[in-house]
Amino acid sequence: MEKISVIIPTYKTDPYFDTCLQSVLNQTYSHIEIIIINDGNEAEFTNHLIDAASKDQRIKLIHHDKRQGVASARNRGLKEAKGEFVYFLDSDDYLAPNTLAHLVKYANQANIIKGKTENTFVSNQGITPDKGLYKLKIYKENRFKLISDQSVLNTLFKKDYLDKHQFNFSEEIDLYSDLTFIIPAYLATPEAYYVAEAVYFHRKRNDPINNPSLIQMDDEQGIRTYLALYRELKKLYKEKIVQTYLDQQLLKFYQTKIISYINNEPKGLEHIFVDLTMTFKALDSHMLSKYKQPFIREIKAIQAEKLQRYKKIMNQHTFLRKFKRIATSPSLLKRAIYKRVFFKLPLKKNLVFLESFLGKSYSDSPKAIYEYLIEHNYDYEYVWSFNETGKKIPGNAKQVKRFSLKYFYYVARAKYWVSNSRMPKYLGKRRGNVYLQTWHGTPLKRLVFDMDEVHSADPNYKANFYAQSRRWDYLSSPNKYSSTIFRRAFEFEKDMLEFGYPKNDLLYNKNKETTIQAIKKKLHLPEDKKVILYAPTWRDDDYFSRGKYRFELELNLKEMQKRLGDDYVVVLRMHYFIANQLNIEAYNGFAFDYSTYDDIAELYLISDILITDYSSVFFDYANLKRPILFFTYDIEKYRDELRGFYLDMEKDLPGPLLMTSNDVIEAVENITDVSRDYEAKYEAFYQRFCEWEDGRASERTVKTIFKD
Ligand code: C2G
Repeated sequence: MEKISVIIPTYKTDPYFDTCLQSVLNQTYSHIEIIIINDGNEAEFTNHLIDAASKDQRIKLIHHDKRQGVASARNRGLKEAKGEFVYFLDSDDYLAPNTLAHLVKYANQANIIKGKTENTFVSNQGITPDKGLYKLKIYKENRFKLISDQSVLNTLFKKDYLDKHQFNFSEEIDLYSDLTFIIPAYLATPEAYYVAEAVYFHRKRNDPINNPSLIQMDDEQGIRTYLALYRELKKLYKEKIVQTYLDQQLLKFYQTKIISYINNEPKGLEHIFVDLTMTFKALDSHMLSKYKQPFIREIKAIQAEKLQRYKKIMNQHTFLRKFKRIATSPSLLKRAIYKRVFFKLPLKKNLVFLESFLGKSYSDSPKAIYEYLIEHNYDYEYVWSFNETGKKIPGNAKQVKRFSLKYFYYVARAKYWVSNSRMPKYLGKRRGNVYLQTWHGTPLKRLVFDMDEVHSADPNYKANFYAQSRRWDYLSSPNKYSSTIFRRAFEFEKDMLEFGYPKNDLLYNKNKETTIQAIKKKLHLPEDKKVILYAPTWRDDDYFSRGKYRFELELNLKEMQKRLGDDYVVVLRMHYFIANQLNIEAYNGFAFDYSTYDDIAELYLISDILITDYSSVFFDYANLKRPILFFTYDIEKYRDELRGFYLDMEKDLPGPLLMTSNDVIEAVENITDVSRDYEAKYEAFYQRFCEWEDGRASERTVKTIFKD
């Protein structure tokens, strides 16, 4: 059996490395040696590598004292390689279990065999099944198509082929050095194979803010490097196949990287124009015949060194492109009006814009703040954003439909924004705008920059969150514990309002009893029964599409009704991300679905027991000092795979963790005993998380912010 040398350079990839290595160790084709290059990593990661290497004889670890770059690390790996085949892998990526086996099947027939690459944001990506059966594909004259990704990855090379030609990565460059290896390698072979079953998972980093990959750091320097490399390679390889390949790659690079750099970087064009001109002069003009105007004129202006002309064409081109897009999309049209018209009108000093849970409800801290303002006759105009307007709310606030033209008008003009969740990035921020972010819960589940991986439907979550949160001026905090986490996980550096949560003021309401009666009546709940509230959270990995999550009820309502129905009713409250309907018709009079009821705080107030899971609702509910049960049937998956927690659920919570519906029912039957058992823990919990709450958080918040 022939040996494969797998070469893995490592540099600052601590969070991803174990997944990578494990995927190699688990290969079904096991006759491998693994050459890991520690390219000047810090002590902690270095020690981790040493430890990992000691656990399997197939691993060979090589140290570079200082970082020398990926090209040098791969060259070093090549020198050490003893196998008949060589395979490069990046230490933040990973393989499917059969990848090497699939490649090696054809290894004696070709010098180069490439597999399929799938992009992923997570560590446990499954393979996307291809339509139909896979077939081996043989590329001859068109073999450069296989490197349209400009990458050396997921390719099995015959070692004696590499040795014979002495292919090497150019160590003068870091980014794009793959080209210096793959071009000569693909040139000297008459054919290359493609095996789609051999899947390589290429990780797209979900945190381009703190942990960008090489490609995500791309900027002026990256562009210059690429252009210089193109010029050099054009001179070095006169063969038609390479010349065409390079020209195609340059045009692609121009359309993606360069255009976006020029659009996003003021003066960027001036900085790179000389380089651009030099480079595009080497482009074969025939290549342009496939393109349309004004693109051709754009490139010709570059070649003719006409900066002003180029700018003019570009502006026209950009305008045309935008116009076309806007004209066909009402939502883009509204955004354009927002930016170009509304944004330029003066800011209204007495206008307050409010939104709760992305316009889904009239609730939470924005509601509490609004009600405080109107009850105390503050002299402001108010605008609420809702997905469905026409709500019965106190005061005479205007209601606008979220994302309607009116919405954009008021967002642009309001001096004050009050919201408990994120507002779209494209809204920008005007000078003089004051943005109070109330957020919506004490965190149990890890947040944003404390999350390693994002499993939810939005893979750009971290980058978007970062941009959106730069606009917050104030952030409400319910307790010291949250302040510390918010500072770190949101990278929030402005004013933290350590006042408790305005939304919890209601729970300290002086007329509790009358309020409870009124709410129960409104909800058609029997007055003689106690109320159990079931309010679980959402699962990051169970969704229909972005923002639309699925939830299956694990509580056995039938059994609950049988054993608890004489004394209790159950109010079901799904998280606002949950999109599917609960089917509870059979439990009429016992189970009530109030998932779309505006404010959960009112449901807290009327309930005698809370059942939840990993939702932050229990931090708020604890203000009432009433019993809490945790129905955590999927705790292992939720904690270990999806999110990770800030607290030790077994130790820190004010109630029992229950794994089955039967356990939950029993706990309710014995609720007095359960409460007694948890008395001390409850008290400690209350001290830690509810200490700042006294029913006056709205007052303190309003007095800090609304001073005009
Ligand atoms: N919520 C609700 N009904 C539920 C669950 C939650 O109305 N069944 C509301 C509550 O107001 C709660 C808020 O949504 O405080 C946040 O809910 P979580 O379940 O904790 O989930 P998430 O939206 O992911 O926010 O720092 C807090 C975290 O960001 C959690």
